[in-house]
Amino acid sequence: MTLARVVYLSGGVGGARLAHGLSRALDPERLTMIVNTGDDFTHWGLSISPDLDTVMYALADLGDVARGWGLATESFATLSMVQQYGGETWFQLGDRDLGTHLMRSQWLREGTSLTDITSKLCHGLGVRAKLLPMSDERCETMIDTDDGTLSFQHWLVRARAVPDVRRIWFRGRARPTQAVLRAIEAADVVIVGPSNPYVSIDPILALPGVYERVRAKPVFAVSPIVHGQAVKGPLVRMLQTLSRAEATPAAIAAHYGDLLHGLVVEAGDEASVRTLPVLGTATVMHTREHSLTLARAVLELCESRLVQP
Ligand code: FO1
Repeated sequence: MTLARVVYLSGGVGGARLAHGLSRALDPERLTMIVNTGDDFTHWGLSISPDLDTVMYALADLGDVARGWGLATESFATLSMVQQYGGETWFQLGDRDLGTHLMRSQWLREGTSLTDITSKLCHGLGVRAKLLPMSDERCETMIDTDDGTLSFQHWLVRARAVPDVRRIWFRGRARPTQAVLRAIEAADVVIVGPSNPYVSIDPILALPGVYERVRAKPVFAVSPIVHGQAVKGPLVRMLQTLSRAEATPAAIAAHYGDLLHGLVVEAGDEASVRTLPVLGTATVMHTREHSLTLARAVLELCESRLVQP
């Protein structure tokens, strides 16, 4: 059996790397990527969608692979000018990246939906894969810490993720788009990227109607925890403080609970997961070839489990 329609749920950095592999392994019409927008915020008066841009730049082969965000070929002359004026420089917007934010902000002001804007931006960069924001409405991921409540970028970047996280919640009453709901309903399988479950995937699943629709499908995830470490970001501490769990793929499996039909983990990490089918393979993606190899392995797992559940 071949998978006719695949839905991929993604956050930024790790999710974007697998997105690149999936986009090479599958024809564009078979793949829909639904991306977290809980990280979105307004900065310098511009509408920034970090995860959408990270995935889009990765698919366009323009992303900075080592840093994980922004463009590979970039300069920061605008940032230094802002610094001279005493403006905010904690969030590093590059000169070329700014072009994306300027166009998105203008089109949003003109009334175009984030879904249509994303499609226009992708078209401009020659990205053929279908990339959908989880919602056209603002939904902000909020972080309760001992130092008060911070929006996601203020906690992660401005406060350097130093304050311990007590609770995560999603501000606003955002609804998923019809395109998101239809894509999930039509999917043969849902793949959850190696993204942070709390702040990248949960915001998508928390939108009204999404969790139920995803749950009705075979769902396979890639663990963002490799040999006790997160590939990037503050996931290890979140697992410890929010779930009182050690950083293992088992904790990822426990977080998603009975949503998952299978989990892909780093080779050597298989033993920690006893509750569902596990595939151990190379999950750390340093190159585009690693991303493609992992994408093919994930798809093979999905196909094998669908044939023989
Ligand atoms: N992350 C940082 O840690 N520091 C930055 O200055 C920064 C700038 C930035 C600019 C554009 C963009 O699309 C992403 C950017 N990121 C930056 C990454 C981003 O804030 C987070 O990694 C994601 O939101 C987490 O998924």
